[in-house]
This record gives sequence, structure tokens and C-alpha cells, in this order.
Amino acid sequence: MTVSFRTAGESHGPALVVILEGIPAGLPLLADAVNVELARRQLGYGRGRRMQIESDTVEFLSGVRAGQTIGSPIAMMIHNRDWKNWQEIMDPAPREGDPALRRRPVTRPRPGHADLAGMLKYDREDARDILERASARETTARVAAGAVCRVLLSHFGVALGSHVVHLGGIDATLPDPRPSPLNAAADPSPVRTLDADAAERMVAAIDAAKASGNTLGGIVEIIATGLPVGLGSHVAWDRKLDGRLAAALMSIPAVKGVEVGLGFAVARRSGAEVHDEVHGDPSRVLAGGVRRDTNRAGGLEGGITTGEPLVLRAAMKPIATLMRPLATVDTQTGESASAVAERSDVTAVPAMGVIAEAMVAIVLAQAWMEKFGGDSLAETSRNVRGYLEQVGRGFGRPGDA
Ligand code: EPS
Repeated sequence: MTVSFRTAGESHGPALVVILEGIPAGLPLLADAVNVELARRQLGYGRGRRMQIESDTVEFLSGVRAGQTIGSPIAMMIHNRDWKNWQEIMDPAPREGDPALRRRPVTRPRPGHADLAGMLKYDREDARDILERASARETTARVAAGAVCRVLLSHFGVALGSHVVHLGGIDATLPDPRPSPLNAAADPSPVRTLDADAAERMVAAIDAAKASGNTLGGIVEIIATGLPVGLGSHVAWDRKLDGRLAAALMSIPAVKGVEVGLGFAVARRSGAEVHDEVHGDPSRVLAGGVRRDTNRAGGLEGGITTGEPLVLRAAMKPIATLMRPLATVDTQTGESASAVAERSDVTAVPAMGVIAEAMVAIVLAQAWMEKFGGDSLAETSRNVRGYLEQVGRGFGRPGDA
């Protein structure tokens, strides 16, 4: 059994739901562990009024009893408070007088959004049928699934964090080493960055973008520590963990690029400036009894974790809803028009970091359960202990027969 999940729900529908499978029985799990992550996702300077309407909390519908998982699918629901304002427009049942009553169709698709390609593909005359699901509101349900995966990983000493390294043309100066725990340092910042001076300039850039009806993108770094060597595999393309992490991050709305370790910079350096030299170090059990001088590989070699911190970056384009709209075509008339300008965010880069942590947690939990298996937490723990005993023995020492 591996870990899998599926979300459902529209941005202005009654609720978002997610079903998460493959979490072993016996994992202590309280709603608070999910709610903390949902709250983190709602923060960040540059969000629109919607975040004042919502106050996301999870309801467990199945899979958890008396504060523990029971091995069955974990179904979670998060209500959309804004739904009360959209009941007529989002009503699943036809209403008298349709379609006139349900007017306000969106026919001026936003360049850069799923609106236009989605309308053509799904043969819909109202872009709302596309944008409701394409909305980043859906990431709430992913963060809920990621929060549970995070609880599983943290049981084994794996910690995840993220911070904003670039926003709207402003680079943060990065402390080396990064603070630990990372989120305790990043979360208090209004833009989740570790550089207070850059944060001020980022906030000013967001204000300026808002004043001119524009939007901003940025880059976040995600770090996972405490992983053992050996998650993922080199043996098949779809088992390589770097590819799976990149796919998961690229699936986040508006993410357009992913880097592992040095990322694109590797192409400009020689081999001696890219690869991490290795020495024996029996004290480093998680890394298999070795130490690397550097971690330019970002914790992955051959699609397998090395036991060094996993370091990823995700780049987000500016949000496609501009209050000073771009040129588009009106799909009802075929005439040139200005794109629809609905209430939205100026930037959601700080939130994207939280969502990226969730996606990374889900992929790592998948890889964890593939590697160690187990229907109960006790069984998984036994398997982890046995494996760490094996790799912790290091090289040049006798193993089991
Ligand atoms: C979004 C547009 C805004 C954002 C929304 C994503 O929502 P609305 O159209 O209701 O103002 O606030 O993000 C969320 C609701 C959220 O929870 O992150 C979009 O079009 O993607």
C-alpha cells in the first residue's frame, strides 16, 4: 500500500474534501495538527479579501478514532464560508428560469489562467465552470492531506519547512546554514522570508503592484531534514524521487519551475564544483555512515535520498487575475475585450511555500511507505529500525548473513 490522495471541491462551493489513503493505523492524529497548517496557508501579505472571509478548519469524516488513525481512508472536509454568498450561482440543481437567473457568466478569459483552454476543452460557455476548480482554493485540501503526512514523517524525526527567497524582483539574503526549525524563523515574517530588510522591500513591492492593478510571483525554498538514505530509486523513471517531487511541486497552481539543490546553476559549473565529496563517518547513521563536504545535490543522488537535507525550490508566476486586466477575447461575441477582473490576491508566494511543504510531505510519505510498508505504525517503526541498523553499520563492517 502506498499513500495516495484525491481532492474535490470548487472555490465557491459548499466545501473542499480530500480522501487520503495508505496512512498506517495507530498514528496519533488530532484536528489541530491539520488546522495549524491550514492557518499557515492563509497567511502572507498580498492576499485578497477572501482570506478574511475564510477561517479554515478540518472535519474528519473517516479514518480517525479517539485521536488515532485506524488504517482506513482518511476523509477530511473543510467548509467554504464564502459559499453562503454564492449559493445561487453554485447551486447543483437547475433553478427556475435558468440560465438567465444564473447570469454573470464569465466570458472574458484571463490570459495565463486555465479559463480559455478549459472552456474549449470541456465545451463550456461560462469560464466559471473552469475557474472554480482551477482556483488555488483547492490547495487547502492538499495542505490538509500534507498535514497528516507530516505527522507521520515527524513521528520518524523528519521535519519540513520553507521560506521565500525571492518575491516580485527582490532577492532575500540567505543565512547559511538556514535556521532550524525553519518555519519558526520564516512564519513571523509577513512574506515568510528570513531577511527582514528584503521583507520590507517585498511588502512595498506588493503595495505598488496592488496600486497599479498588477500581480507578483516569486520563489520559495523547501527543506526536509531527518530523511534516511534510500527513499526513491534509480531503477525506473517513475520511481526517481527527484522527478516525483518536481511533478508534485509543478502541480501547484502557477508554479512554473522546480530546482533540486543547485538546480539550474549546475549547468554553468564544472563537475568538481557540482558534486559533493564523500568521507566515511560512522556517526552519521541516516546517511549510511558517510559525510559529504557540501550538499549541492540537495539531498538526492540518482533519484534516491542521500540522508542529507532535501533542498528544493519552486518558482511561481504572478497570479493571472489582474485588476488592470490584459487583452483577451470575449468568448460570447468573438470581439476583443479586457479580461475579467474578479476579487483576487496580488501575490500568494508566501502561501505557496506552505502548499509546497504539503506536496513534498505527501511525496515523502509515499516514498516512506513504499520503502518501509506496514499496516500499523508499530510495524512501520520496526521496519524503519531494521533498515537503519543495516545502513548505519556503514562500510567495511560485517552484515547479517
Ligand atoms: C483565487 C482567487 C481568490 C483567492 C483564492 C484563489 O479567491 P476569490 O476569487 O474567492 O477572491 O483568494 O484563494 C483562496 C480562496 C484560498 O483559499 O487560497 C484563484 O482564482 O485562484
